[in-house]
Amino acid sequence: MPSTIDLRSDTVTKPSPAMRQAMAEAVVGDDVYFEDPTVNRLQEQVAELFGFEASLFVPSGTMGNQIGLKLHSQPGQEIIVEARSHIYNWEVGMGAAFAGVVPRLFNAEQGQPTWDDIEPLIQPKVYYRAQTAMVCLENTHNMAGGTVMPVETFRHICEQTHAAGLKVHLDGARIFNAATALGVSVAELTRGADSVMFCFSKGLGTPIGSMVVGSREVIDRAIVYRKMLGGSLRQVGVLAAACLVALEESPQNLIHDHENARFLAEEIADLPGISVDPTQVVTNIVIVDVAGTGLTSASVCERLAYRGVLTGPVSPTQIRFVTHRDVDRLSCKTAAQALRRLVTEID
Ligand code: TLP
Repeated sequence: MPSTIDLRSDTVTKPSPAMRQAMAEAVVGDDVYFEDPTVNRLQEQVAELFGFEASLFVPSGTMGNQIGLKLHSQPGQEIIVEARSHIYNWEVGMGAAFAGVVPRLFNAEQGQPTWDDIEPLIQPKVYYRAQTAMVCLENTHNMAGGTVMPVETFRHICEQTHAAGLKVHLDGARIFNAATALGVSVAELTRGADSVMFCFSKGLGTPIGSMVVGSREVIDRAIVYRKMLGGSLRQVGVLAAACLVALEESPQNLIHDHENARFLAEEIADLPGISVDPTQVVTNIVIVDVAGTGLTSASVCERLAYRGVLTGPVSPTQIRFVTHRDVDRLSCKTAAQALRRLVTEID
């Protein structure tokens, strides 16, 4: 029985031997007293890498995003956010529960807006209208298929948003993938944001960990909100140690995940009933419309799982393949063959 090929998400990555060793040997202290030297080192290193004053370790990307909303809004205010965004769809409505904000949604082709998409959504300054607090962006955009926002577009949106008196939070869960695809540094790609969240526990491969990056003032407030959410940890150096290794070993390998994703898309693009444009695959996410097969996405995923390939349905007609460090080119070929057999066997 061949082993399972897990393409459900890059969150399934397992820590590398170097990460496990660093975790075992980590020097630790109580981070609620700010006394964990390893997490302190990570936070300093990340702030420097991103060109911001400070950064904060948080247990999950969801927590980092929710802290981001709380940082820049008051209850009853609006946030401008894309309709397929993670913040809106996959964080259990927490924006309403914690920050108390109302989403003002827009649809952007490829998930990535320009200022022209955003500007008309800012509410007029009339006392009976919910006031707009902030703009949330997602780079790469997960459910749009790992699409990237170019540096110039991001800068322009930040400048205009600030000129309108509003703040920008960037859900950069996969910002290293975006930076790799665009050939720029994460510092260039995030400059201008008021807060950035990114994840270590996805393509970078650590078992746990995300970061919020911002000014000293922003991070000092983020520490309070992290505590409110139960995210202040004690000897967190065991986790930070893996993140420090990830900074060294992982970003340069993301390019292979991107190449594998494009390869996979190319292998399945001509299959009957399958719709995907390989030229749109620029990072590690492939979203495929299976409506033409006559099957639901859930049914396609179930049939693929039976053939040893794990994927996930992301809408009634779409399934998602995510490449990562624990699947190689051969596994992608095998996954494509499994889909090929599946669609040709449907009567
Ligand atoms: N995304 C997960 C699922 O929750 C969908 C995945 O498998 O892709 N922002 C973005 C853009 C994300 O993709 C995710 C996780 C998060 C935030 C939240 O990160 P975690 O899972 O650490 O809370």
